[in-house]
Amino acid sequence: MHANLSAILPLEMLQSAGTGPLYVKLRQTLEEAIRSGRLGQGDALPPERDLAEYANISRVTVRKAVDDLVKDGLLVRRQGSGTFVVKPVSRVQQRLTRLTSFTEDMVRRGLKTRSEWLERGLFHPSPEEMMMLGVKADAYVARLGRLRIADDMPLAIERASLVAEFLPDPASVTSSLYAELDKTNSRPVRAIQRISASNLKNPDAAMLGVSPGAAGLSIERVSYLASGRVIEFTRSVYRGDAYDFVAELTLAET
Ligand code: 16G
Repeated sequence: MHANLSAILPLEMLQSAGTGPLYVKLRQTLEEAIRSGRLGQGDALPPERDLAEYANISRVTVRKAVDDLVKDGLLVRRQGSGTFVVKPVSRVQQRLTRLTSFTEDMVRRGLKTRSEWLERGLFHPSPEEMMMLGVKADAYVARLGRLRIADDMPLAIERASLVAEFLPDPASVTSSLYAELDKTNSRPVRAIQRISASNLKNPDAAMLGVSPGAAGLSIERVSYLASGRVIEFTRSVYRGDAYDFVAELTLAET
């Protein structure tokens, strides 16, 4: 049994909550526990089994109440680890006119970054990589797949593919890809980026700690070296509630 259940959900509150079906009462009581902070932002919800046993109601009823709160965006289910109270996030603003790296963007905002590696190695290119990077089927590309985290909040999933000639040892990238490319003077100097709206699906939603269907931003970036050669093709998904892209517009000189 979850130690704090009676502190989080006093039984008398559940019994006196509004009228209507039991699951509505439970939902209201849970909602009140979240709003009052008895269940803090980022806290794990006690297991549904424990909630059912504690309140002497069926698990189906508990599930229905929790489902409603997930739909309302107050709770989020994370595969394999449970249900958590959603943490509201402060939005990160990103200017669209500068070619910066994720690490630099976050450092400038005073946020500490880290990554969880999803993929890192040399592979033969997919048809899409062949097209975007202009490499042949028997060539190699370096793939770097990362969950990018700022101050412990997962912000984006980034999958970068690079022409292997410029990154022959992908394992050499431990924190910043652009810092690593800088060492061999192969940092991109220009990029074209396409941003589109998307609804996050699992497993991406789960990795980013949001509910499936939550708003996201899909970004594709093709980056070029000073010589004009393509070096990088990146597909990223950003949390829509955490990232603002800001473009500065000026009147064209005639
Ligand atoms: C940015 C770039 C990404 C690049 C990464 C390098 C976008 C959408 N993407 O996140 O293409 O690979 O920076 O960051 O802006 P790093 O140097 O911190 O590894």
